[in-house]
Amino acid sequence: MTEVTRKKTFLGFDFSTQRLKALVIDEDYGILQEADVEFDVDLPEFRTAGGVRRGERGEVTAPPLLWVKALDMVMDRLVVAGVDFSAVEALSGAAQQHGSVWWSKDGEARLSKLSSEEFLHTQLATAFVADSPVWMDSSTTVDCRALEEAVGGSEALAKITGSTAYERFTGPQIRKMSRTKPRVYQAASRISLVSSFACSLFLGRIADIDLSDGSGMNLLDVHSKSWNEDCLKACGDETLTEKLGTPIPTASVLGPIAPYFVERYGFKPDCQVVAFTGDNNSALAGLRLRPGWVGLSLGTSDTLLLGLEQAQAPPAGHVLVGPAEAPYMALLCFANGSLTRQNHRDRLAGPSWDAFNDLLRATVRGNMGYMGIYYDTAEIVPRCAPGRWLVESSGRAVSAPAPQFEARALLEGQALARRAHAEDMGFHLVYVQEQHANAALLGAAIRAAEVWSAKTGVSLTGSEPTVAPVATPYPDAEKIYTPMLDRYRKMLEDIPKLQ
Ligand code: XUL
Repeated sequence: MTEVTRKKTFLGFDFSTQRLKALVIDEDYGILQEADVEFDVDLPEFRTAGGVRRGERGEVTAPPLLWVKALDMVMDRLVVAGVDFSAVEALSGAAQQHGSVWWSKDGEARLSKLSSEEFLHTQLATAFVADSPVWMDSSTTVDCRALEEAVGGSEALAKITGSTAYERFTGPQIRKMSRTKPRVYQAASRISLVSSFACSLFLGRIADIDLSDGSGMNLLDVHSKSWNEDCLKACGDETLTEKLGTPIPTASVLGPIAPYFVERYGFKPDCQVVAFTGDNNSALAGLRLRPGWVGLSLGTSDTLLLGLEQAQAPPAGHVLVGPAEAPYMALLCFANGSLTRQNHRDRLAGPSWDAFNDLLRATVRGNMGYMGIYYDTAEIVPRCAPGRWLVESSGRAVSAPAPQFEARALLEGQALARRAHAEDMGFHLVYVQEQHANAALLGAAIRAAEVWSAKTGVSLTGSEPTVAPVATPYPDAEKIYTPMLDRYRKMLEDIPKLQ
């Protein structure tokens, strides 16, 4: 009789802004199955647009129950895709950064006694005391200034936490909640990041915040890797430490999966849950960038990522505790990424990327001098109000050039911005290497595999990512784009900045 040795598999999730994705890899890190749930389309009852709800004065939130219900749905889709959950040794996940989840007092109790007979969302319907402010929120400017003042100014805050105060960061968001909705603040027994919240669902108890995603809060001392007392005091009261719990290294195994998943989906009782982290942190881990390489992740936001040996306080952008080998990572987040590209594609070419590409092909590099800056939502890098600015070669403003010029102006403008602000931080972009369609998601599954392998001592055959150039710059790229970089910086001078 031949013994069948089943391959070990690993499961990754990405709770991103617009959808929840899941993926199963094998020991070689090859992808076996994938499933996804698109919030607006699959869960219309939550009435989100792009996965969020927009309120007044820059408020942007999402209902946490949406993410819970999406998990019920994606699990069912994985079943349909034929996933054998009993082969999964470990799972981990990524999530949009900075968003906070406010658990009610009985939230943890409900989590620990989930019945496998029912959906998660019916059992956790009362587990949250508020909608979750998410990373697109820009309503906390007064809280940012107050936090900076409390620790001796913006530079001082950046020295401690790796970032000056940013509206979307969780500390200012917590401060706003305690200031504007003190009863919600009091009623919350725990506050999670979206990543640690998602991890909690698999663990059956509230998961601690990992250090890498925890660095996106303006609360963590990135040197001592513990909460900074002054920052906590500026954003909440003496109960805040308890609400947040103790931050843990990103490469931590937090425990076995909750019985709910064993009974309902057939996971092994010892399937390990590895700490979840932010999507950018997870992408950095998944891309396994070599020293000196920069990753550009194209998502709802576009982000530039790179591993750092030291925590240098950045003039713009952020330093976070590293999720993998490099002790630190640098991050630049451009709020206007794929949603902005998609909005203008729809406007200029209809809902087809092929039609948009046809427009691009009808123009030349440099776009005959037309340039554009498109901010559909308040921009983070640089901090600017929403708007659209277009100029022709003389620098004169134009309102509506032909669609093909706008299509190229949009993409060239975004690419120039990525380069200009990366150079301001001292990064020099050379050229692009191979990419994966979803580095954060693959990174989550790979982290599950590698942390499990380190813990158990079982080595895996997962290979280094194969890296080959997918594009080489045209010889005249420097001649065309370097002067455009100066023109981009000039255009920026006239764009209204946010305080
Ligand atoms: C990074 C940031 C965004 C979110 C989006 O600082 O705010 O990239 O993580 O998913």
